Amino acid sequence: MTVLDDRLVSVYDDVVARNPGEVEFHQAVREVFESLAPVVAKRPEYLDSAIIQRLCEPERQIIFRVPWTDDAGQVQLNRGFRVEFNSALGPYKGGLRFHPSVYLGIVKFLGFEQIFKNALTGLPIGGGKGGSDFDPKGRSDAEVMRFCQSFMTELYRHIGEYTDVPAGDIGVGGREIGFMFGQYKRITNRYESGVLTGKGIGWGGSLVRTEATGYGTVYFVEEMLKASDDSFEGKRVVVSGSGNVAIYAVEKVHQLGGKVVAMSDSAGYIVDENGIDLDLIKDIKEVRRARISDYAAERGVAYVEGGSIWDVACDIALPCATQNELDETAARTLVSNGCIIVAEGANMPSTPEAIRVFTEHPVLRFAPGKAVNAGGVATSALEMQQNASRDSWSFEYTDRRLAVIMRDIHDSCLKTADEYGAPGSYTSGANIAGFIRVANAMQAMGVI
Ligand code: NDP
Ligand code: 2IT
Repeated sequence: MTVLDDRLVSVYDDVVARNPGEVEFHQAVREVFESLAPVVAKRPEYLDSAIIQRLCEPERQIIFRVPWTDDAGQVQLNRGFRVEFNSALGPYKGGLRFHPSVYLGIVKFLGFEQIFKNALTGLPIGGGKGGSDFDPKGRSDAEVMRFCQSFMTELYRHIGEYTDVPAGDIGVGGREIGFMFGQYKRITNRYESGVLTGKGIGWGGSLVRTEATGYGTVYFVEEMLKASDDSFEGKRVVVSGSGNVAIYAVEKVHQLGGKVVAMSDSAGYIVDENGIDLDLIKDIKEVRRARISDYAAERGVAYVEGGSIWDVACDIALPCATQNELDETAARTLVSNGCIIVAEGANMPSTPEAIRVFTEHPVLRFAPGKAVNAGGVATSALEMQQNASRDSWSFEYTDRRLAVIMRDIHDSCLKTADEYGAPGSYTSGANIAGFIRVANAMQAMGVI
């Protein structure tokens, strides 16, 4: 691991001691701290007035029981979470994740990352995250609806358009947002559109929100390529995952002239040397909610059960599935196969050891999730703007706004990295630029 600046060591140790066992949260904090040495050297008041210490302590953490009845009439029990991490820049904003691996440490890592990501967008949104250990796989629509209704029956009292605005993440898409919005509306007797984002287009949603994280990821990579007079034309790309982020990343890569040759789900990966047929993937994943192995069976291409998708040679790697999906061995394989860009569509998909391999490599450029995948939450903020003004914008206008936001984030990462003595480091630039915006707002608001 990289050695931390002395003054940050004791703050980090304190975070570990106060949050025992929450290893993903520790990892996310450490990654930010590793960039902050030049900042605290210039501005020791960020430590002296405990801004950094306060940033690591959520403003509020809510944990609740979520009972629901399955189709067989059995009572099921899950745990719900909402961590309202930081509201210096705006209402808490961040997704809800439904996945059996969810526990407080995952929600806190995601909420912590969200603070800096949201700050980087330049939009007025604070950071938060939530979810449940509910596993939607194999559940009927009716079961998912009853779960969502039970989840919202507790969550509704903690959220609101000026308080906390959840959206989707792993396991939460348009269907789940619909069920949760319906229950919120019913309980509160308010059509408060701005309380959730990722809503359907006919009832307060924004065009481009569905595509935004994937498109934004690719817009960011396009800026990285432009910075070295290059483009997607003819590039071989590997995208892990086959959910919301992955699907729309593939769509945009193909529009820009690249070729995606591999995708995955949690069971395995497919390789299609002709380029992934995205219509088939969308049908399998968005309509049938089936496994990616069906693609291989229907197309007669290779399917590798288990294994690592990063064994597939590529110019550009876009991890778009989940945290710590790309380890040191995978990083070394990517490097030896000549990969030139790794950009994180997912949150924290690369392990610290993998990031070290990328950072030490003279050619490969690495960009972290909190910059690369910020297009999703940025478009959520655009959805909130449309809701507040009771307006709805065209696809083209919203997409242009997204592209400009991604370009600005890219440029601000490079500019900030330069200013703080880490030229070319997207990681330092993203962490420092996001941190400074939040820290200055916190300082202005006093000890709260
Ligand atoms: P989805 O639920 O739509 O898709 C998730 C994909 O990742 C699926 O293919 C899933 O496979 C795979 N996956 C999930 N968990 C694991 C695991 N433990 N091991 C291997 N594969 C796994 O989620 P999203 O596309 O929305 O989210 C993907 C990533 O992007 C997450 O890190 C999320 O936090 C991040 N993100 C999402 C944003 C959004 O707007 N949705 C915004 C910014 C970041 P399977 O179906 O087999 O489980
Ligand atoms: O990780 C993320 O940025 C998201 N899941 C999207 C959050 C949002 O509020 O749109």
